[in-house]
Amino acid sequence: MPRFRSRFAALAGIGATFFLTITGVAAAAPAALPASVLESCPASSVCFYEHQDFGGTVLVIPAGAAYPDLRAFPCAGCRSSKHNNNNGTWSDQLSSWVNNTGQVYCWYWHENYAGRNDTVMNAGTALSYVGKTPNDQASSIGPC
Ligand SMILES: [Ca+2]
Repeated sequence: MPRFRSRFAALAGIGATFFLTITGVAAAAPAALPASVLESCPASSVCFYEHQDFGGTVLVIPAGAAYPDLRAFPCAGCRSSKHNNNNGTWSDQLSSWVNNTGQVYCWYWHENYAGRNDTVMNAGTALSYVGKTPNDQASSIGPC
């Protein structure tokens, strides 16, 4: 019986180790971005990407900045699938983003922080694709 108890205790110990390892990996996974993505988006910045999966041209927005009209920022060669009158600017181009700041950011469908802001960008998170309907719609951005 003592022998059984010691084996059981050893198995219980292994189980506890597995559990901690698995939960540790699971908790860290959402923040694990490819190194190339983190290199393209400096610390203390929000980054807008022209394409999904953090591809294409990048717009780097310093922490604390708010831009009421993304048409002010040139995006050479960028073409919007939704509003081609804004081709060549950063308005209506956003397909994925990284929020490398400590603040919650929001992007808006229209200029001057108007329109839907259902895509809250929590601090320290990223989204590889905003989704079919919100794709190529962002026209302003700022802290929420
Ligand atoms: Ca796009």
